[in-house]
Amino acid sequence: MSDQTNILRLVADRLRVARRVVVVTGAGVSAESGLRTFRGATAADMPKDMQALWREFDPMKLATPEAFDANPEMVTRWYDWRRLGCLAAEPNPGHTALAAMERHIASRGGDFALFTQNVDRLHHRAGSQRVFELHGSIIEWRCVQTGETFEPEPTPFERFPPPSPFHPGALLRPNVVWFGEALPESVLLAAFDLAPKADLFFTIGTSSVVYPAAGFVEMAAREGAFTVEVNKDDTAATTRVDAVLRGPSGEILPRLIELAFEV
Ligand code: BJW
Repeated sequence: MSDQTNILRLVADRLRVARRVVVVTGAGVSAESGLRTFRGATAADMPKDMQALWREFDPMKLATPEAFDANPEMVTRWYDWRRLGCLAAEPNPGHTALAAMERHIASRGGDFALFTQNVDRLHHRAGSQRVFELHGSIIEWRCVQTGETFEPEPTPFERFPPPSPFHPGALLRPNVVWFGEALPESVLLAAFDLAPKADLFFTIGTSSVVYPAAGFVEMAAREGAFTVEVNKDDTAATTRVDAVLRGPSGEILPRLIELAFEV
């Protein structure tokens, strides 16, 4: 039996008896749905439109409040392009396996929470119930004046920057969290509450470089959780976890569910 199979069995054994499971996901979980990650190893010969986003685009010119203030038209065009890509994508077997994990844990009275850095809503669409969106949602847009949010039609905006329907003359922005902005308080409080209580903690498809999300694994480990990374490559968390499952989450997670719950 390979080392990886042994580790998978060990993690499955932990999952079978876990009482409190906390999961943090990142862009890698949606990669097999065709959505581009932000960072990470990318083959040099890969077409530009499949490479990690921050290899083609400058995050400081797109994913900061200053960038929006300086050029709202460019920023909203870019986010509208990505919004339509997320709406066109479908959940993959990794998303579905996490929804199944929640159902199994909940059915025996355990506690499950999924914290995602993803803005694509694919966990919800796969059937996950207790999802906390750390970095907001690209599917929702917000009036910069009143703070009201709504889900625009699944078609491109007609004007850029798009005008707010809530306040004359105000603009809309995606309801995501940019660099330098605070995460939603209720979501952050839930993470600070639940991560230290976990007995099993997963970090999945994230490079673990963006804080505060990257710090949750240590909060859990400090209080005694068994920590597991699922990722295609090494990350900033790899040396800090108890077990590493190396490979695509869309393949590893369904196998884990099958082993743990014999489905
Ligand atoms: C696969 C796979 C497959 C591929 N299967 N795996 C402490 C220390 C240092 C810095 C800071 C700190 N605290 C705060 C900061 C500053 C900053 C930060 O962390 N900077 C670092 C980059 C250094 N953090 C912030 O600014 C945060 N705000 C904050 O802390 O506010 C404080 C505050 C308080 C009060 C008032 C005001 C402020 C906000 C961070 C917001 C991040 N926003 C973005 C954009 C969201 C909108 C959008 O979508 O455009 O969020 S940036 C981007 O990175 C996005 C992601 O959610 C986030 C994380 O990326 P993720 O998900 O990890 O993706 P990748 O691409 O990095 O990794 C993909 C992984 O998948 C790779 O490992 C692959 O190998 C793997 N993979 N295919 C499994 N099939």
